[in-house]
Amino acid sequence: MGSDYSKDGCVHNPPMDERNLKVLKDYLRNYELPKGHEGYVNILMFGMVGAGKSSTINTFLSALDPNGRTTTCVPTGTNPDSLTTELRSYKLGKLKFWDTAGWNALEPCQETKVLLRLILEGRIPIGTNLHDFIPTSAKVNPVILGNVIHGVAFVFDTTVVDKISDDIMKQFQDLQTIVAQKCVYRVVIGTKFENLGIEEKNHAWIYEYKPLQQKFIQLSASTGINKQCMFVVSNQWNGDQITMIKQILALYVLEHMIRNIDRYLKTTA
Ligand SMILES: Nc1nc2c(ncn2[C@@H]2O[C@H](COP(=O)(O)OP(=O)(O)OP(=O)(O)O)[C@@H](O)[C@H]2O)c(=O)[nH]1
Ligand SMILES: [Mg+2]
Repeated sequence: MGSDYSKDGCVHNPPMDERNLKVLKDYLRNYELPKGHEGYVNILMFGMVGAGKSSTINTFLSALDPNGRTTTCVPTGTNPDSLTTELRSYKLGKLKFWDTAGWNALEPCQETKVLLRLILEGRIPIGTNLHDFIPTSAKVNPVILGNVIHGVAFVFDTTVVDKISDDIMKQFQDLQTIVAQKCVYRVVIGTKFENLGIEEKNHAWIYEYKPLQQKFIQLSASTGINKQCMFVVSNQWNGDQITMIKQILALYVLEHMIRNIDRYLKTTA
């Protein structure tokens, strides 16, 4: 193991084997909401333009497939016509993933806050163009049963974390405060970590990789989110099968979210 690896400060240590993959997959695919709750667990992907929100949903859906067969049902990419502009949802079992437009493409900032609040409350219909949407009062945006968000994954491109300006980070803090105030469960998902130099063969030790830990420390300091709630996924895959390690990384985040949301739902039934 090279000097870039350290057990100190390691936040997660998922076993990277078939057995753990089966445990994670069984739990998530068969998950049922606690008594007194109906519908789905709604998880919102939120982040800057191009962070990998849509790609992460494709990875979740692929990892949840019994055989890890890949899906690209969520449009992704960096071309202007592949940017996400509308609020969309994708479901598997009792899990529903909500895709949003990159928040820094929405103007002005004050309205982005209102929009986020309305999305969290389930007041924005699926298919709404978030770029054009002018938030009005909650009265004219009634709550849509089943659209209330339970958890938010703040998606960050790990390769640009240290290049985000203070101004943008301040705006992000305001947005994540809104999520925190609503008691919605929050995690950070780092994408594109392979571009930090972590090879596939080393994914088992990814959370011990020092440059990644430094990104987590940096993100934790600037977002106020605990390091224990910071995870990584890899959305770079080709072909019709996603590797076991990529599946485990993705399902590990999901399991963490669902177990915490489930605990919360049980107290509110
Ligand atoms: N190498 C690598 N590329 C990734 C990863 N995740 C996303 N990408 C690439 O990053 C680009 C943007 O990904 P998207 O998933 O479309 O990003 P997004 O956050 O949905 O972007 P918007 O909807 O435009 O805000 C695409 O070209 C993806 O292939 C990753 O984990 N690794
Ligand atoms: Mg997108």
